[in-house]
Amino acid sequence: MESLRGALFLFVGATFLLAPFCDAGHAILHELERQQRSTRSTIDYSCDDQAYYDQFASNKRALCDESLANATTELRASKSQCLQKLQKLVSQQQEKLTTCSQARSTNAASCSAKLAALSLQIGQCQAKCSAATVTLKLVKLSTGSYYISPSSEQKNWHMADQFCKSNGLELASVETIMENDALVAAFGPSTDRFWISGTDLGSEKKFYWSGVGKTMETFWYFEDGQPDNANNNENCVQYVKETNKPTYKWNDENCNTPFRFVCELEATK
Ligand SMILES: *[C@@H]1O[C@H](CO)[C@@H](O)[C@H](O)[C@H]1NC(C)=O
Ligand SMILES: [Ca+2]
Ligand SMILES: [Ca+2]
Ligand SMILES: [Ca+2]
Repeated sequence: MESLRGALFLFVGATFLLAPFCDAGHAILHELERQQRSTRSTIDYSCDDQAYYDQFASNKRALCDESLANATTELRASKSQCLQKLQKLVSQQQEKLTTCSQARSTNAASCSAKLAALSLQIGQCQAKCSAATVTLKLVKLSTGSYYISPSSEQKNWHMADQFCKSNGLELASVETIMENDALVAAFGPSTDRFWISGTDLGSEKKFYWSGVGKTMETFWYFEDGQPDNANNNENCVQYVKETNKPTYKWNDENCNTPFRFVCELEATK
């Protein structure tokens, strides 16, 4: 009992004695707990920050990737546009080239056609020229070379003039007595009439040699009573041998009547 009492007493005494110590212990405990909480929250905050930065970095990376992807897409698009443009340019160039070469070949064709036509003309001209020199057989007299048409070949003065010209000759111009005598001798015993180049077609009574473009001044050999411009319609000169006359002389006659004729090769041509 004594000891129980003593123990109780001890307990109460100890409680009283230790009370302040207990309060202090509580305070320390509280402080520790607060510190621990604070530390924990600091650690928690630090972790969130890391996550935030991770997220931030990840977002940034994603944005970067997207930009890269966008840039790549744009680059691809612009490359394809560029290629299309190039293709277009190339095809345009090709088209131009084709047009050009077509125009060139058309020109060349038209040139060849013209050339062929010209060659043909030259050929025809040469054929005419050689035919002329081959077909007409000239008579060589002391005063020059002449073509005296046969009795089967009679033309009016204009046609005879054309015939002589188309053969590189002119209707004969009888400018001297020697030329006259040579021609008359060549006519032989014929009594046919022969056109020569004398004419007054430009101005009545003003006779000239159309073959040489000279007036009939130095040598005048008309038959008596000629030129008479009969019927007011005789403008071309011919050789005539009147039945009662000894030799051929000149007469003016209607240009449109067909007769034989004399062409002369003019040395000046
Ligand atoms: C990528 O392109 C899309 C579509 O054009 C656009 O909406 C987006 O903003 C672009 N992103 C960047 C980072 O430029
Ligand atoms: Ca002559
Ligand atoms: Ca006349
Ligand atoms: Ca006459």
